[in-house]
Amino acid sequence: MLRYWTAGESHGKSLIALIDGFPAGLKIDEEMINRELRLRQGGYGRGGRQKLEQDTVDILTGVWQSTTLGSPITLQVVNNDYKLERLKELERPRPGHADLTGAIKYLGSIRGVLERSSARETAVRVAAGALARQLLAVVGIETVGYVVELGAMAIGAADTRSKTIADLRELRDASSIYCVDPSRDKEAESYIDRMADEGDTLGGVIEVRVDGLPFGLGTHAQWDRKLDGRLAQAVMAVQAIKGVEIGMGFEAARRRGSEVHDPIHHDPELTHLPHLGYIRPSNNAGGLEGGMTNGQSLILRAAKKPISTLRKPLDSIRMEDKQPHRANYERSDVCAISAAAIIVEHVVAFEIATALVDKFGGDSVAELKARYDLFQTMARNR
Ligand code: EPS
Repeated sequence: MLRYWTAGESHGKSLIALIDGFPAGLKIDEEMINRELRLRQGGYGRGGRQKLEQDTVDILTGVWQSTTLGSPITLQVVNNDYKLERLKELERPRPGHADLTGAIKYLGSIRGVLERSSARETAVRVAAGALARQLLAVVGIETVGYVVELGAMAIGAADTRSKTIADLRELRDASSIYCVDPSRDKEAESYIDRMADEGDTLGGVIEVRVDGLPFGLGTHAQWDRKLDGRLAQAVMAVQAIKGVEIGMGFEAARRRGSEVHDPIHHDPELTHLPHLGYIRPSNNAGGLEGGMTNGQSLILRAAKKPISTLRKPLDSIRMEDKQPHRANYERSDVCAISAAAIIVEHVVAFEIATALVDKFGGDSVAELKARYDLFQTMARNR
């Protein structure tokens, strides 16, 4: 079973991901992980912290001569802005953050809660997901995440289905806001600037696409192993995410059945592909039927609320006497939707890798690949 945990505070010494059950025999590309960490730090509208950090991964355990051993892997991202011991308590909880609820639940400080609930933790989730993507690449699975809405502004390109993951990645990487239509960048930037001037923040919607999926990752047989459920859990657990949709999502509820479900065709010329020649003229299911991948691309969208720390703070109280006061302001971002595109892509990648290992085995990459190939042959003859 492939799984991971994270540890670390936003201004502590470092952040850690501990990955258990990762197959042996994968040659690791550390620079690829660092590239994704740099992307997570970018995007228009981020705050001062990213100027202080140059996130890079240290691989502390589980790897020998750049190759995974099958033993637990520890990934570390060191915080340049380590200052936890010097930081003071916050007195006025910030609405939208874990501040008030956490301090009451743990009968403790707001500082102790905000340091762990901070989205800084997502640095090591991206590192773990980048490693997972290297495993997915062994069987030709590719991922990308990009911004499709910024606040009230739709910035998704209309024809993404006809584009490859490499095309989308190239467009995304050319965009300051990480959308796939860079011609909208300037408009997006001035929208974010306006929010900054007004002391406000912005959220948005990101889309993740995964190509090259075989049939049958996840299962219909038990609720807690349905892949759509697993993905929703992982994505909802990203800081500030308030909603997850797969395929047509909520819109499917408003349409009749014949407009929603994807007809099944077969092209005998295409049986060598992961979809084994089963062609679907539409992909409203977003690549999942019955909690299992159906050979089509996975399409997942996540809604991110605006950052909760406001330069023009909302009403709050002072914890000491419960008297009304404006909420605390701590250095923060105006908009982190671009970072969310990278983060959600990587948490999705890790869940797909988990389902891959569940189906094809997790001792070694060689065995996993052999079993994958055998399954494709057997499934082709089904
Ligand atoms: C973040 C680092 C944080 C914040 C942001 C995300 O750094 P600092 O608090 O030192 O400025 O910029 O966190 C939040 C906005 C949040 O609400 O937690 C990062 O590296 O992603």
